[in-house]
Amino acid sequence: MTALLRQGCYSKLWRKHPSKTHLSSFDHYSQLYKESIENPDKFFGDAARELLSWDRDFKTVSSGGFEHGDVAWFLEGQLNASYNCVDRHAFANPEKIALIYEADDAKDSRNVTYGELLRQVSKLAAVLTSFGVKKGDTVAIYLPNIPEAIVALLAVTRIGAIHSVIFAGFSSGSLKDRINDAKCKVIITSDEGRRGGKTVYTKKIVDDSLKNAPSIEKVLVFKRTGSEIPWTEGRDFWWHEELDKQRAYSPPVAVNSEDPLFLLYTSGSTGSPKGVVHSTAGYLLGAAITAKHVFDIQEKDILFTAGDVGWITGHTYALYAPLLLGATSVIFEGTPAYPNLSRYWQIIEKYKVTQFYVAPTALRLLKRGGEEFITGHDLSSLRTLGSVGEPIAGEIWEWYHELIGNSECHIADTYWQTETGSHIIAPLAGITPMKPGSASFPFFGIDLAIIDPVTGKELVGNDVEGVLAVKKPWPSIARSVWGAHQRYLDTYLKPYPGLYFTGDGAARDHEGFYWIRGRVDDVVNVSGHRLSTAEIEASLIEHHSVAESAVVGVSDDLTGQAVIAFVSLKDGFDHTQEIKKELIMHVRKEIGPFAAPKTVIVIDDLPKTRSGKIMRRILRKIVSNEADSIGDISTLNNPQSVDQIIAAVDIQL
Ligand code: 6R9
Repeated sequence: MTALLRQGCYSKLWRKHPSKTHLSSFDHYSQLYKESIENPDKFFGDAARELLSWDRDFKTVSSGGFEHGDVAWFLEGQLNASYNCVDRHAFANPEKIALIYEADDAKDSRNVTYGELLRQVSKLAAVLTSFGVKKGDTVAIYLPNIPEAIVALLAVTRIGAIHSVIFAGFSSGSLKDRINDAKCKVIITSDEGRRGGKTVYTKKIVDDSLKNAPSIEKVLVFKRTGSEIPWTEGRDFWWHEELDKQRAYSPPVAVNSEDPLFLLYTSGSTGSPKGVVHSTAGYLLGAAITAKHVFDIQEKDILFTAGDVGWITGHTYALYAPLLLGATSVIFEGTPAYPNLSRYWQIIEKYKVTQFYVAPTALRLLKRGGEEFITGHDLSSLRTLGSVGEPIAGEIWEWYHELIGNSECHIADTYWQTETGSHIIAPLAGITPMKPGSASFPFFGIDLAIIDPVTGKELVGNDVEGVLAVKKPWPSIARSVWGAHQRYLDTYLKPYPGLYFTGDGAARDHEGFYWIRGRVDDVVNVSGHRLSTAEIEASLIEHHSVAESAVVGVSDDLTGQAVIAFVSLKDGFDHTQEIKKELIMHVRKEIGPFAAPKTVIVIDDLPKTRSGKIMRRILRKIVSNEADSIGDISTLNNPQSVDQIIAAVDIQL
């Protein structure tokens, strides 16, 4: 430890913590970490009994493994997620605020107590039952980031059903695909949403998607704006009318530990999005135990996770973790730039937020906006500042630490994925020394391996770099891909048999700190949103003018990475600005605005191997101005395409 401090780690910055943290020191972490790896059943068995309430105790802490893809935790145990998040706190302290809703227009903001949350969740659970939803059924949720989204997820879990949240920025086509894949019976939406002063037409988008989604029997609509919306009698129902018919208490349904809690679709390197399946007990434990230690959450804390509930960060750290721990969660409907770049700081000041959690992409935007938007805001309530979704550059880290954290907050750079359910590499607030840009050390129970991608062998010791894998199962690792377990095995467990493969490159430095280098597969990270190049290519090809397409990510100052699309056009289509604009609009419409290419580059021919594989590596080099290090192109079927592409990029980028 002392050695670490001498190496320029930020030990002096724990001023806000010393007497309060759950652990006493970094040595304490090291000792518990060792125990968690050597005897995970003891460590997680104790933690599960401490942090969760059980209807029936478990006997077998863990079974199965990565070899056969049959990981299971807390067998024989039974519990209910909404009981754990709501009831037990509502009984103890009904007036405590569970959710602070900061509306897009601050005037519409309101609070929800644990007592009120229990009533709302109970009523909605009863409505869902009256709609015929039963344990194990899937319910789609397409809502803005409002308290009703939290109520909806919890109500689904209360009756043992499985939620599948689709981020309300996805197009009707993407929504339809996700509904069909999971065969959802019911969808919960709103008339409209408000974001950054703009209207989001949620109900219209849902209606469009339902033209081709026959599994949906009923649509429940929360009235958010009160605008006129299309209505289908017999299929559509108002949230307020249906909830009014139900009693304000309904009993939770106990489920088995391994029963699925939810699906969340995420992009992979190939094909259509995958519905990642999380189990109930293991996921809940992962959420609670990571937030407790990484963010140092205490009972009175107010956590503001700026991510939308439509993504994993919103699931785990806006909903499950803070509510499992009985803390207060700020649910923010808007954007960091509306009505101006002070919005986050106003919220932190107004509610005395203690933990703030956001993606570096937002921080880059805010840093660029200038200090005048920060000055004058009292941010002294903050203790922990979290970062998630992409690597945080040193200069952004320093800015976050000094300007937002007044050089005394802990920065928690948290590395994890939709699949890992909760943080797997992250510092513990007030405990772990920090190095700007490093997510630091593994969380309890996470046994990491850096693998040489060529030999497939583990690289032991420090000062190594390769791809990141995990050697042992932990409670919140995803259990499957919905309806495609083989895909789960192929994607995560087959590349390095016996290990979970993250898809990220990583290094371990001379002191054992981990540094995430980014994806090694065809996944692009734009503003913290995970996108599959294959999905964007498939969408471009659907356009009548496109013959072929290849999509790559390039680094971008503001969004981390940006999408560049190369297309060749069919005969009869001219290479014009209009067609490029049309293609960008096409992807916006087909997938969602966040997936739209920043630039479309029209070329005659894509670089391909003799077997017809598009060499995206070459395109990536060209757009990154590294054409001189393209390397061997002799395996290309059309090596002459390279010079043509370099010329096209020169003119068009
Ligand atoms: C939580 C979330 C996962 C991918 C992951 C990695 C990148 C996440 C990071 C990070 C560097 C961090 N990522 N956290 N890279 N430092 N602290 O973002 O889940 O949307 O599934 O994305 O995001 O590449 O593989 P998800």
